Amino acid sequence: QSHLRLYTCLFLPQPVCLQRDLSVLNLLDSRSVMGDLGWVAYPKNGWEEIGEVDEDYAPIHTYQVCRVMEQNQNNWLHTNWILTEGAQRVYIELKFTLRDCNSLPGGVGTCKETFNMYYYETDDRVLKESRYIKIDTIAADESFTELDLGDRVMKLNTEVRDLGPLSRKGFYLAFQDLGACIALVSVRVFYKRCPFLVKSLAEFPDTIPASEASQLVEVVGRCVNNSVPLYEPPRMHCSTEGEWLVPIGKCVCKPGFEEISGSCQVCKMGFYRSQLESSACSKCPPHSVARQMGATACSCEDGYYKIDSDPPSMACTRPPSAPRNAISNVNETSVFLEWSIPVETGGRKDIRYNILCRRVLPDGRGLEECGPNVRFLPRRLGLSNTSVMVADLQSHTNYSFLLEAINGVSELAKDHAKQYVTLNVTTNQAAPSPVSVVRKGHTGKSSIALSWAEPDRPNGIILEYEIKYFEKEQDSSYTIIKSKETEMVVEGLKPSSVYIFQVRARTSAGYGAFSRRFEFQTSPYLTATSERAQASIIAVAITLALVLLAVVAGFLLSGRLSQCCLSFIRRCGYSKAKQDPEEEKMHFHNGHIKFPGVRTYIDPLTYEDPNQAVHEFAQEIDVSCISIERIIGAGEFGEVCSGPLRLPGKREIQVAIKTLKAGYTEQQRRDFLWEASIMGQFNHPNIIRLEGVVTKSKPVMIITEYMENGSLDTFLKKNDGQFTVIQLVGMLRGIASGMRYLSDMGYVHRDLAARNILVNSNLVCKVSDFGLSRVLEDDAEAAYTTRGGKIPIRWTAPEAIAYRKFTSASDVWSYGIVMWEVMSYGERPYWDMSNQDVIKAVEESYRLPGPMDCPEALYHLMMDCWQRERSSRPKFDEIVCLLDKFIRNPCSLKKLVNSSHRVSNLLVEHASVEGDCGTRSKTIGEWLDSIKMGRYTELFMEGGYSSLETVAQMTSEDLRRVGVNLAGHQKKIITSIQEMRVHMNSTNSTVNI
Ligand code: ACK
Repeated sequence: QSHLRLYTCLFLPQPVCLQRDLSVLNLLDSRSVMGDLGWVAYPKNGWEEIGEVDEDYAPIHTYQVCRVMEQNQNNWLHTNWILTEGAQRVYIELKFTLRDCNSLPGGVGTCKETFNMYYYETDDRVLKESRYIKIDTIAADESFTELDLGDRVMKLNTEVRDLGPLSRKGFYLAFQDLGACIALVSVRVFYKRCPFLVKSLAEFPDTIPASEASQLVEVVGRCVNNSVPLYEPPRMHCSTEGEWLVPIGKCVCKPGFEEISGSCQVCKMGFYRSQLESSACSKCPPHSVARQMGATACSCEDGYYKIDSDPPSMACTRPPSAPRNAISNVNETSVFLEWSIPVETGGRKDIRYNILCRRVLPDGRGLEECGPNVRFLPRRLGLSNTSVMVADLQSHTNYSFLLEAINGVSELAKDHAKQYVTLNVTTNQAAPSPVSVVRKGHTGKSSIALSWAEPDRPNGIILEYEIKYFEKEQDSSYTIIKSKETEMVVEGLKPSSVYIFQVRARTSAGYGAFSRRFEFQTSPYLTATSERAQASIIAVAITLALVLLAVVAGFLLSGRLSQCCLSFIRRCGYSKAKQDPEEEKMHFHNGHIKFPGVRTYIDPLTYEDPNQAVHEFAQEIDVSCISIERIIGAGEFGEVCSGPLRLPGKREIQVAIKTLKAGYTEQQRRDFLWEASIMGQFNHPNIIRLEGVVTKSKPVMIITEYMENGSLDTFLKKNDGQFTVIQLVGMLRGIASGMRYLSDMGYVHRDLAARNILVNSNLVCKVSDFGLSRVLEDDAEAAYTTRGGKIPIRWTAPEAIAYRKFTSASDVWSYGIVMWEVMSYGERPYWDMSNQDVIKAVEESYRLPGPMDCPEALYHLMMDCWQRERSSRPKFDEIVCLLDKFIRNPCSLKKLVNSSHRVSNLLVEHASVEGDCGTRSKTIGEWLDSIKMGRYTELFMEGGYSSLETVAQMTSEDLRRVGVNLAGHQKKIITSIQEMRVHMNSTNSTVNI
């Protein structure tokens, strides 16, 4: 409380600094009274007033009595009326000397060494002596003797007594002497109070404390000029000792003012203060001004704006300029539009894009807005990405797209002329849209009559329909029949069986997509129709047998029996009315063609006793070798922990421990250990290594190597932007290498995603998650498909979603998504689009755009992994080879996606060694031959395309000009050109014819 004390200097004979305590207020100080004190002594010969000087030679009043020689003394000294000034407790400080009775000559028997102090409370001056109440008997700590008198050294005693609670206006004090020798040198009566205080811009008045020691008086402070309470009025608590305690709340300067030396000063021009929280006035942010003092906000300069949610410290902003470098890519009746961010973003980050779609009317009749049937993916307005897919346009039609960039202030900037960029495109011929409804007509024991409507957008003349059907749950084999009409009777079905039907239309532009699945059941009764159908089945069977015989004979004659046998073996188990070479593979049964010498993965299902499978592939570990130290996560079956594993004769290693929670069923135990039966078969640096299992004690555990950095998706999100491109490619290379191993083993992962990759402390990525139910229950990303299975839609190839065709090629698709996740540091594929929209968009050729700062070559590789035709996707060994090439030649990664002028600055070194993946053709002729398009070599040369460099620049339009008119061939050549671009980026070499 030192701040409560003032120091004043009194100039007495020598200057002396005295401390003035503001928390103490005197009601009476006998020393400071100059004239008569006015105290009354009774009897008159008792207490006697004697003038003296103090140690500083200042005159003082003293009252003395010393009638120790006489018996029965009762001498009273009354003070005058002392006003309490509202104090409830007062303090009385007495300074006195007292004679030691023993030092009196002759041993006086009546001599006393104490005196009594009394008080009497009254509202007026009327004194009633009989009402005096005793305060205390006062004794001296040190009494003086004859000797002291001789030395003139007075032993001064100080005693303080307190008095309260007082409730009257004033009181009298009285001192009773019963025969002592006393000199009352001074009497001081005072009270304590909490003095006026300014704290945290709040004033607290002088406050008199409560009378009881433990009581605090709460005082609400008043905010000083131009300040206001922050949240609640400020409060302080006054203690009986006159100290301010427990401050609560505070005041702050009003907006437009700032606190300087405990008061609020107005903000100068050009400065503002808005929030109550910031204490000082701030300079107006760019493009804003404060023309008056005391501004609470700055106003924007002309042409600049602010929205309510902009913080006051943010500069005023303006709408962006138009998007740049807009390009379009037409695919049948879809258009992919891409652009770059505007040069002028207006100073804001909330930039969005809107698309206006207009159809050009024939014969120059102007433009009309595209109707609601045209779809925009992910949406038309408020796009945050710089690309959009526009689908369901009309074929062979001109469109004009206006791309507009907007930001948070575009709405406010009404006068600001909108800036657009226009893109004119012409759609191509397109396959028909899917048939939307298939209806069931008459149903027999072995037949079902079907009818359907023409597709909404036939996009040409429909040549025929294809009806695909199979028995429910038996989709590994299906049948396709054709019809020129929009109805037909499907025969040869089993009675009382549920069948799945899908229909698609064909025009000169090719097949449209299949309709959704329709489920119909045959009836259990024998009808005349079905008997007829049976007869026709026999006829069809005989015909087929004959056709087959003829085909085999044909092949035998042409010496291609071995190839034919292979395709025959592949096709076993399904029948098709008409087969194209690509479709052929789609229906290959779930098995694998095994070549001698290649180790293959053994499905634990082939073991009758699942425990046998576990112990065949996993080592049993004694639980005493493991100590669980930490829980690192939650798995499907229980906690995932980590700790050291000490196997006898081996060095200690850190391991991850998956546990099976108590109370499991036998089935859950089997499912849990299933993963170990699979993992135990693998041995590769990019596959998570199984150390063993604990099955002989509880809890049952699976022990794997420990991966310090956990799962890849979380790891990337945590380290956004922290790695060089080469480090990222290194991670991708590891994953691809692990996947190559798995596909060589004949194992299809089905749930390849960054969340299922683990990363160790050296950034080595390893494929994990081989659980039985991993694509069914375990993965939160998995969603139910129309067929009932659960599939992680965003990572899964279309054929696997549509008819559960999971192959290494569908794993390659997922790998492309993992590449995208890695290059975008863990971004969610397709962002907030719904699963249904993702399925639709992918079906319509929409693909994820290149992640920010992604090298073009890597994006090309991703796009290749997302080829609709799964046979066109690269194999994992090709991916590994290509990534190796990128790593050896980082220059090939310099060019970034979507931008010709931006260059990757993330590369650490420039290596010159170049590998050869052996996939590049040397000449135009060789290249075309290699893709079975050799027939066009002449046309290419005539068209002036003599080097692969010039070919690499070709578009579909160029191909048409050269004379490649068939859509299928165009597609094949364009795909190969895209591959070639990736290779060229990675090798930078030129090869001529
Ligand atoms: O992302 P995380 O840290 O990595 O959280 C999950 C959690 O356990 C549940 O699966 C972590 N995890 C699983 N296996 C391993 C392992 N072998 N090494 C380190 N962490 C692991 C995973």
